[in-house]
Amino acid sequence: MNLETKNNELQESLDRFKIIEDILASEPSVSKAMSDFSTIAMKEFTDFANSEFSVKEDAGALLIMQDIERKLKEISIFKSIFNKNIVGIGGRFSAGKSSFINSFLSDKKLVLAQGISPTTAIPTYIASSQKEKNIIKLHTYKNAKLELCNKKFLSLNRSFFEKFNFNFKDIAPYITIEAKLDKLEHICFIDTPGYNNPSKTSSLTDDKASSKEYLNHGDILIWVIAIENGAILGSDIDFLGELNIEDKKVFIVVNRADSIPLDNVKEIVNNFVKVLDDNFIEYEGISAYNLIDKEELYFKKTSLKKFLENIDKPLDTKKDILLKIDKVFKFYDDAIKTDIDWVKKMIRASKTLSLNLLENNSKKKEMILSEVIKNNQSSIKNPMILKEMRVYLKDKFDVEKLEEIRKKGKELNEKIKNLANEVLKFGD
Ligand SMILES: Nc1nc2c(ncn2[C@@H]2O[C@H](COP(=O)(O)OP(=O)(O)OP(=O)(O)O)[C@@H](O)[C@H]2O)c(=O)[nH]1
Ligand SMILES: [Mg+2]
Repeated sequence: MNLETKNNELQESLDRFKIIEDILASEPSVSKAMSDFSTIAMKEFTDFANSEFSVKEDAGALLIMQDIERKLKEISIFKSIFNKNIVGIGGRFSAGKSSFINSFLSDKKLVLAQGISPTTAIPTYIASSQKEKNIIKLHTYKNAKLELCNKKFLSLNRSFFEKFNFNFKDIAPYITIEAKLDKLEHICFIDTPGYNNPSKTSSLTDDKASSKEYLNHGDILIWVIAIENGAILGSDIDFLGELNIEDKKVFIVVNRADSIPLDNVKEIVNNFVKVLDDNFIEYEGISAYNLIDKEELYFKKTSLKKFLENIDKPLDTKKDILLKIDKVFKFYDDAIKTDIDWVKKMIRASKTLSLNLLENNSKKKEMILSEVIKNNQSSIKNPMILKEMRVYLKDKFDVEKLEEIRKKGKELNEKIKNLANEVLKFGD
């Protein structure tokens, strides 16, 4: 080994040491408003959701609330995504995801690493910005940020990370970039590692999980497939099934369309359409794209150009978040209201019955009643059961208490919206 190679190796080791040192020394940058949201709002919300009323399926509401918290944190740390449409770019390794994003970067000195072997290591947000200077930051596990110059950013390639013998993403989960994007103003792309990267070392083993996590952060999904594959592979369909694409706009980019004759391109795209339809995957459009010449060779439904034009509109992120909070609370409010109405109805119905049935209040009867209540509240016609239910209801449900929980829910709804407003104050 010559001296120059030895020197380079030594320099790389020093760089690796330095980045760990910088990450450990970094100072968290989460605002007070955000930490208040995470502690006060989330704690009081969990307490409220655990109050006694008969919500059958509250896991969904809890997940929405956790997603609201995640989104607020994301915005408070990376303000450039405020009012932007987040577009996750997904696909197999070497499909051309990073190259696709590069084709929109105005500053040709800034490029995301691209290559034929698995290349992208860390999910990277690329938000459109009007600033003259590109701003690149590595985000650490402490919610701190390290600013990187272009050169440093490029040196953080896959082989750099693979030499660590731990998962680097545990201490630096993602990178953010603010840069000018050609003709796009209200978009933030997320470049993700290929979901099928064969894991070689322990340093980046969770590519699939991190690809999934960050693609789910997007409101829109662009799925990139290399045309040479000739077919949409089953694993692509399986992975798409694992993502929450039901409430997302999905667009399919068939990449490297320059590498084969046009007739074949058309045939392949039409085959893709069939597979997508057979698997009930809803998509806005599919386009065979040559990103070297930025040329669309063939598309179905909507062209990529039109699709991007359609989504490149400013969002009202604050309004969306506040509406989501209202929606979560409406879910609980409706549930409590249903409980109250039902208890009142049952009490009213049972009032007309004679009182002598009240005595025999055995354990078994209670079990039967609770079954009846659980299964079909409205179909109870038997007057004896209704009567006994009155007793049961009196013991089990307290309308006043339910009304109180309902009132508390309304107050907490407003409080949580105010806390969210505080987090998003910078956007006014
Ligand atoms: N001819 C041609 N080559 C392309 C095109 N797009 C990407 N490539 C090449 O395909 C290879 C893979 O591209 P990447 O952008 O690194 O793919 P990726 O999906 O980001 O891959 P990972 O980061 O490993 O998941 C690179 O060598 C690119 O130069 C294209 O439209 N035409
Ligand atoms: Mg890549």
